[in-house]
Amino acid sequence: MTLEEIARQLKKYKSAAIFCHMRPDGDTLGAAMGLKWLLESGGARCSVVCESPVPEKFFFLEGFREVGMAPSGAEEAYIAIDCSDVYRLGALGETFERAKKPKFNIDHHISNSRFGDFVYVEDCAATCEIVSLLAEYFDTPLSPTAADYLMTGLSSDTGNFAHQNVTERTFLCAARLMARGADIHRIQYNMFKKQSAARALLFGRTMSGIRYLLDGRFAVISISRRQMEECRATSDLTEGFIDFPLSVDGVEVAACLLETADERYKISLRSKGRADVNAVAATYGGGGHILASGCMLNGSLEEVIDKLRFTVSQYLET
Ligand SMILES: [Mn+2]
Repeated sequence: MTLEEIARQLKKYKSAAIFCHMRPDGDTLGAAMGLKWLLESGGARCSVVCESPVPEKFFFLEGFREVGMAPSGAEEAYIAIDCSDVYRLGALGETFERAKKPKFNIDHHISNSRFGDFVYVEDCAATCEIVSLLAEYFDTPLSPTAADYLMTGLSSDTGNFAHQNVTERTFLCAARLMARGADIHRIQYNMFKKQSAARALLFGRTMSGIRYLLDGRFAVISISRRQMEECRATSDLTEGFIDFPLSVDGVEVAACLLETADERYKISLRSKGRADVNAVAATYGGGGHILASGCMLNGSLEEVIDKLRFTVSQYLET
């Protein structure tokens, strides 16, 4: 199905509920809000729903507070956005699957299971890239707010236009969003730079304790519950910490050890590309991707580090 056909089908309905995936990110939220804007510009009524609450960091954009937890059921059509399969909808998966109404599936994951009646899947940088192309088939030009929604997903799913998924077309879409008034500076600050004082304090303390193992090729950071308490921080604030040790020249694998209970650690692993950290995590019953994975480990901090040092050494080329 072409994007033009998807647009034609979407315009048939006077109301729709747009579903985001669980633990929503900038792409699913931005694409959903952008699509809602487009459909409403054509006179339809739309709601955006997600099983998980929207993280506060998105509240700098208007409308994100109004994302609901479930559809009313009265909508004429359901649309899943940025979801590779129906399970990504979490608790709303069943609602979506059981509904007897036209269902759309718009996504950029190559692994998409092609669920739904009207499917548009294209392997590209972000679902927001697809929605910004879809906008060409609607009469009303995007408002600055709608351009902000789509730019938020475009920049967050591409790591600030730096990942390998970025193409010439991604930049063309971004350029068009700029022309429609997207405020890239404000988006960048709120999405990537802004942090709480508690996070900054915990970050500083954590990074002063980076340990380098295996001749500097494996870097480890650890965060104890006590440190978190002292900084009045919560574990969700440690998101992104692991990028810092991984950025050190010569480091090929980084691990972040987050203490969750006595002698119990949540391990995040990242690789620059040569070592398969999915295999490292799988050794301990965890998993993920080649470049990013995680697992749980029991033991004292030193025991846990020893285990990881041994396993990582097996996957580092000599
Ligand atoms: Mn995405």
